Amino acid sequence: MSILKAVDSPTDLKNLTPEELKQLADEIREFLIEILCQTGGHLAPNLGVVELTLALHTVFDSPTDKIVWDVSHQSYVHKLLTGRRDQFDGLRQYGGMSGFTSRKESVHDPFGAGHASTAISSAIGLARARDHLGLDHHVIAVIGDGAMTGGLAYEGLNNVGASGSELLIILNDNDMSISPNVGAIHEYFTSAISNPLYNKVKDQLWDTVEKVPAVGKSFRSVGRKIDETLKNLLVPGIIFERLGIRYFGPVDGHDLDGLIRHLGDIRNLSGPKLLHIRTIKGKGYQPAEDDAAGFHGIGAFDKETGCREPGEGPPAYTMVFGQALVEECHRDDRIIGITGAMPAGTGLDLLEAELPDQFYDVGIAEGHAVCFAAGLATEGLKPVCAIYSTFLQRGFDQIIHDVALQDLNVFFCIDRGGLVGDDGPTHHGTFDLSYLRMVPGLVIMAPKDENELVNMLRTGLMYDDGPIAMRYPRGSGEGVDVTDQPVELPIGKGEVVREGSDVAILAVGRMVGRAVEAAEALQKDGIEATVVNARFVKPLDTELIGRLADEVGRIVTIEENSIRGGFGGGVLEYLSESKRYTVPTLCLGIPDAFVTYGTIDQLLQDHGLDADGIAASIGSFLRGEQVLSTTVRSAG
Ligand SMILES: Cc1ncc(C[n+]2csc(CCOP(=O)(O)OP(=O)(O)O)c2C)c(N)n1
Repeated sequence: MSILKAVDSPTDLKNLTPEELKQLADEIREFLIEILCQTGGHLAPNLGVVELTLALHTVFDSPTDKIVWDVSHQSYVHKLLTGRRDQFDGLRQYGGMSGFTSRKESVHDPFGAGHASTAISSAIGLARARDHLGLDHHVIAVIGDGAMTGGLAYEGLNNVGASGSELLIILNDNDMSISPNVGAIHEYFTSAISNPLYNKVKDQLWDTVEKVPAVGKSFRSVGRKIDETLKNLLVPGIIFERLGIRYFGPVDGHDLDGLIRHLGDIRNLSGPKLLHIRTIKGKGYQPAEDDAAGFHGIGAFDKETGCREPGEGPPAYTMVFGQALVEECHRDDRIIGITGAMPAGTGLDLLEAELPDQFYDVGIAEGHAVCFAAGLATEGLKPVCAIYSTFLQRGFDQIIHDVALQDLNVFFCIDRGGLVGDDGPTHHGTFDLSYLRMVPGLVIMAPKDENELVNMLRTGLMYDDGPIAMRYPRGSGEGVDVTDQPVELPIGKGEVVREGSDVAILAVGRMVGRAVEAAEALQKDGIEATVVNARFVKPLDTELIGRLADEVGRIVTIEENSIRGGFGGGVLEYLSESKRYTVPTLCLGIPDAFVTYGTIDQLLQDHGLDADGIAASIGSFLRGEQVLSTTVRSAG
């Protein structure tokens, strides 16, 4: 009989026997593999936290006790145990359940996430709020060793230690970020854990703890004595101890009985504490254990073999970028590729494999990546910061203060610009054109296809007059041939791809192709459209815009970015500031709202950014009708 089917809330766990809980763990793994082989999702991280999540919900009382998941890509088990089992069919799908925690989705999600390293900061906020309000519940932050490479985690720890507030941090240490984890802290944990003397002491420590009856003063005094004599000298947790956070562990994160016991032991200890658990990413499903990086976030796959469905269509922009960058790095050894823990995601894994001396993975540390690039640039190197649009938000001040203000030649290669699909609102790259356009002296490019990407890569690498950025989308290219003889493009010049006298459509990035399709549809209705591939969002091709304003007299801008502050805003500013033009102008793009998850095509259609939607909006605009703001689902 299925135990999982009878679990509708964490309360249902409380009366299960240890054997039943273990059976439940098996059922959860089965369930996740069965669902995710169809929907895709973050399989390996979730298989790694099955026992941890069961133990947390057995020992603590959610939603009164608050569990905060860092990134929250590993919150599926938590969702399963908190009444959302029936929503798994729609996981990460349009209109379905989010792949991350969401305050809107459940009272068991006290905090939403998607970006890394926020759990400690938000959890100490929750804990301090509890203290202020005179409440009495537990707050738990679960954070991975990968997320511990992010500086925000240490800003949080700094406050946690000083606060003395009751907070439990679980460090879920599996040696993996998405790719193998990097950096000195990671090496410190690993070396300390594999120290044989430490392991002996650790076993004795937990033996002693287990002999202490229940929780309370006796535990504390015994625990402290052990701490002060031996632990401080040996354990990996000395860093935390010195920050005022009691350290426990490391313990086996798959030993369910042990976890429940340890959590029960430390549950009522006052003050900040950290339990370090060791887990195996992908635990219980061999293909995921063997390839934890591949199964971190995955599309549909064959359950029996673990084989992924082959991608359809032309090579992805990311792949074309990665290959072209390797070629450029062969040409010029001053080019350095930098990633923040996303070597495969950005295509820089190709560079790492071929020219490791020209590659850096700095961990989940985008602000640092930008500042580090600035330092490299001061000495005449040519750093290429390859970062997803959404994560580069973390480096905003560094872009202004450490790169642009210092006029350094840093090249930002911004992947996932635009809608990204099933990861949803935390991951859409729909703000970059807005947050970059205001930075003085920064050149911003967006290629209309993968061949232009390669030319823009060359352009950015040859540019030596300050910072420059190129943003390109997630997913397949347009299927055009890619040159092996890249050329530099003239800075600030657009490309007219189609001529027509009724309306001028200025499009950015992959919207150019959609604009051409829309223009062809409009032609059937007797409307002749000029289509311009903007290429540069900054500096704008003001000469071309001015000419089109004079000659065509009606302008439409299209971008896969927030309409607020984006390319269209730039065109409107120019037209207004020039005081020469009074041109009716329509700006199409992402409205002033967070966008939900779903396929990219579905979301583009939802926002009127597919060819039909664009043609319909332009038709209404030319007829002088109101252009209906598209039906937008609010983000989950
Ligand atoms: C700011 C930011 N940068 C990058 C990412 C992409 N990302 C998602 S999960 C992850 C690895 C997290 O590793 P860890 O915290 O150890 O969790 P695990 O998946 O190993 O359980 C990364 C790099 C992100 N979510 N946020």
